[in-house]
Amino acid sequence: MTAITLLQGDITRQSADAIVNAANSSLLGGGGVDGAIHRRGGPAILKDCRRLRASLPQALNCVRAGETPIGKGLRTGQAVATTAGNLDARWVIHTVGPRFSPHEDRSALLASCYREALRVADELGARTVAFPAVSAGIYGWPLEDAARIAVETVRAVATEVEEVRFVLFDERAYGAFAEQLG
Ligand code: AR6
Repeated sequence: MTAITLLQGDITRQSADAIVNAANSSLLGGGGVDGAIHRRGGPAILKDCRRLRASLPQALNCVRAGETPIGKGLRTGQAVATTAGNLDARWVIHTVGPRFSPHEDRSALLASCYREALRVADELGARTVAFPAVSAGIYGWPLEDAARIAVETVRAVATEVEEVRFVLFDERAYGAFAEQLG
C-alpha cells in the first residue's frame, strides 16, 4: 500500500530516497525545479546526467530553446536516475514532462512520467519518493489537470514505494493537489 502525502515547500530541502526532477530531454539542466535541484545538488548530478545522456540509444533531435541541437536526449514521458549529489536523497529521478498543448491531448505522456519514475524507483529499491508537479510550471500544464493526472496515476500504479510525497512549491499548487486527494 502506497501512502500519498502532500507538503508545501522546496523539494530540494526534502529528505527522501529519491527526489524526482521535472527535467527536459537534454538532461543538462534548466530553470524551475530542474535548476534548483542542480544548484543545491551540485555538479555531481550534471556529471552523471552527461554520462547517462552519452549512453542513451536514441538520437533525438532535441533543441534547447534558442540553442544548437544537442543530439541525444531522454524522450518525453521517460525517466532515468542519477546520484543525488548533495541533496538529502540517494537518487534523483529525472523525468521529462510534456509541454501543455491546447491542440493535442498529451495527458498520457504526463501520466507516463509518474509511472516511469515509480518504475525506476522500484528498480532502485527506493521506498520514499518526492515528486514536484511535473509540467505545471514552465511547460504550462493547467494546475488542476496536472494534479488530477498525478494523483490518479500514482493511485493506479502497482509499486513497492511506500510513500509518494508531492512537494508543491506554492499554496495554489498545494490546494490543487489537496483537492484531488479529497
Ligand atoms: N520545489 C518544488 N517545486 C518547485 C520548485 C522547488 N524548488 N521549483 C519550482 N517548482 P517547472 P516543468 C514547481 O517549471 O513545468 C525547466 O527549465 C513549479 O512551481 O520546474 O515540468 C526544465 O529544464 C511548478 O509547479 O517544470 C524544463 O525545460 C512545478 O514545480 C522545464 O523547466 C514544475 O515547474 C520543465 O517544465
